[in-house]
Amino acid sequence: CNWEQAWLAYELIENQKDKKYFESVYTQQNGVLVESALREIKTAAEKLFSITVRRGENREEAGLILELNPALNLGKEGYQITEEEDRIYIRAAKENGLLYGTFRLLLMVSSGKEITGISIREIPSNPVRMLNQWDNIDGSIERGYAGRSFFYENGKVCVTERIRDYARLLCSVGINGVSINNVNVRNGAEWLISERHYKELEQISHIFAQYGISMYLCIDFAAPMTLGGLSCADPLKEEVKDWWEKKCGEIFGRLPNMGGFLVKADSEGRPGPFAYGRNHADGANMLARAVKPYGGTIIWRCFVYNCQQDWRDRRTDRACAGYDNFMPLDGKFDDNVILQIKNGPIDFQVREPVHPLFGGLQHTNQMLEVQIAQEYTGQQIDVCYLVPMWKEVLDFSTGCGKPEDTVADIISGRTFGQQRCGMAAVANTGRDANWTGHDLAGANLYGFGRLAFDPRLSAEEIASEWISLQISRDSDVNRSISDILLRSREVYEKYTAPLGIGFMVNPAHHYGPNPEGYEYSKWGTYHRADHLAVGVDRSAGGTGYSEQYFEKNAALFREKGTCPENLLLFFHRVPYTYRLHSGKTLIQHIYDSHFEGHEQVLQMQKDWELLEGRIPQHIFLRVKERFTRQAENSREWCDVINSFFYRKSMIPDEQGREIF
Ligand code: BDP
Repeated sequence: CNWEQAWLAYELIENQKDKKYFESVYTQQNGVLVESALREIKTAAEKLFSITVRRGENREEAGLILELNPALNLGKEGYQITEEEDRIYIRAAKENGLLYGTFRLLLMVSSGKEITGISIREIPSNPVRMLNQWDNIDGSIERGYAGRSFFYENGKVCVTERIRDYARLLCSVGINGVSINNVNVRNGAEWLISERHYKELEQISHIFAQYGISMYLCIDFAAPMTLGGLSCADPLKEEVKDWWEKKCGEIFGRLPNMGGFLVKADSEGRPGPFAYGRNHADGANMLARAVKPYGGTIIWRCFVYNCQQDWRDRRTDRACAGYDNFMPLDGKFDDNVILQIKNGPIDFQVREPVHPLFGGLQHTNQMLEVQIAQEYTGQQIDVCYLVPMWKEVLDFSTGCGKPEDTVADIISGRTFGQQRCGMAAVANTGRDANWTGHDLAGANLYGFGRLAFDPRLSAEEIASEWISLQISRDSDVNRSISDILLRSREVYEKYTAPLGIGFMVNPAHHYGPNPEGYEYSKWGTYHRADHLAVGVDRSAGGTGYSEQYFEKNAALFREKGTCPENLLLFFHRVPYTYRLHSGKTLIQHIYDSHFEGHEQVLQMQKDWELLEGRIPQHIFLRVKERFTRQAENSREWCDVINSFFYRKSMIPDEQGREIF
């Protein structure tokens, strides 16, 4: 099957003024990373300028020079790009930096940015910048919206050229780790860590290594039983430790580019240490010790809550669970364990407060987990540019008492001095030709990488770069598409779940409205709407969730009057007649928001139509088809949610619009 080059398309450039730099390149390095950089320069120069790059014998005649300079204070992955006497120099302390610098330069040229007189210096903010593929070994993808997996087919690992292009795409935006199987290790995926699949895994890890990407695998905590035939997986039992030690010797011996394991344990039915009366630190540390001799890392997920709870029990609040489970263990994890924490306390909703473990945990390595896959944000049918949401999370000031107290500070290691920390994201890729199903979802994949490398970039800058690279360099087109991207999340929020209410989706597949789909279920995501009010009281007098924050934020969240309004129904139970800051009643706001959201989708759809003939037709048509579906979806959300609240409250719409 065929696939496109996404933001590495390197479309021929009209103004050929930068060609001179690319006619000849000089470097003394010859490691695999620099080989990749040289290959990339060659590919790019052919496409951008229709020239064949020469590898120069001496630096005097080269226009582009890649050189190592360990004295530069750039760390392993930083780089510097400067123009000096008509030549461009990329300098770094390690080859990783040279490769990143090369991609940056090429993407700058390809996006039409000025490179004459360039002088930039970049060091990644986050040490770990990782993607989590939720690919299953049968070829399906959990929450995959872009076709089937290109890693697996029918129980086999596939090694294809597409994986190289995937690695190029990721490396070009600075991603340096990928876990290649679903966190829910099921249906035979535990056999990945056995002779059956090592050969192919080794080939993949070899491709990744050429782009500075470490390979991670998700493992089944019960593997000593399912694979090893032991009678338990108790992390404190000698035979279990021995089994993992041996297994890790084998795995790291066969797969030299392994970064470590990503583990979902005691969560949503996955096995874990609880079965043996042990805690998460016991489980994670046992594995950490087994991978330690090979420099490996255990990434342990904090997405832990009771998914068997009784909806009638008003004391249990799923939002509290992550903090309740992990705060008591702060400082108990080995230094090669990283806790991976979702951005919010529930589950990737269109808007949630920032997880209170950020800033809470002060003696533990930690990583922020976001979801590029649009599980709850339109499933790559509806457009939803997520970079603004991630920026809000990164910029959130936790009030943890340190001068540098934002989430971006904390996960970079600046605040508490960690070395192992960073950002991870659930990937949105699959076999579709454009990689991401919805073409505009490419901006999220690109944007995640850019932001993980440099969280100071703005959502606008990232959108505009991506559009120039993947769709068109025309500045009017850029403005129109930027405009669609930048309003898309707010629009999506308006017609689905405004004011932080969350989870009004259809159960299981999570697309489309179903206001009571989870209301009486064990998963614990309730809005508790009745005829008078809606929302969960998570204040001090309610479930107490607001008290998990430092006082600065707790003080805001715990009162209706000071709670940021876009999270009002997350933190409070509010009567339909309550007046918002706008002067509108809550119920009227709900009606208006849904109508507006739907109308704004129709507007975005019209704006897209105007692009016909100005962008590649195949992209135009694919996105047009998505807008048709989004228009239907937003209409359905508007109808169903408004009817639901009208029937609950029996308060008519002030504007007398049609609500049944
Ligand atoms: C939820 C998904 C589920 C994942 C889970 C997780 O619905 O498929 O397994 O998150 O993050 O959002 O483990």
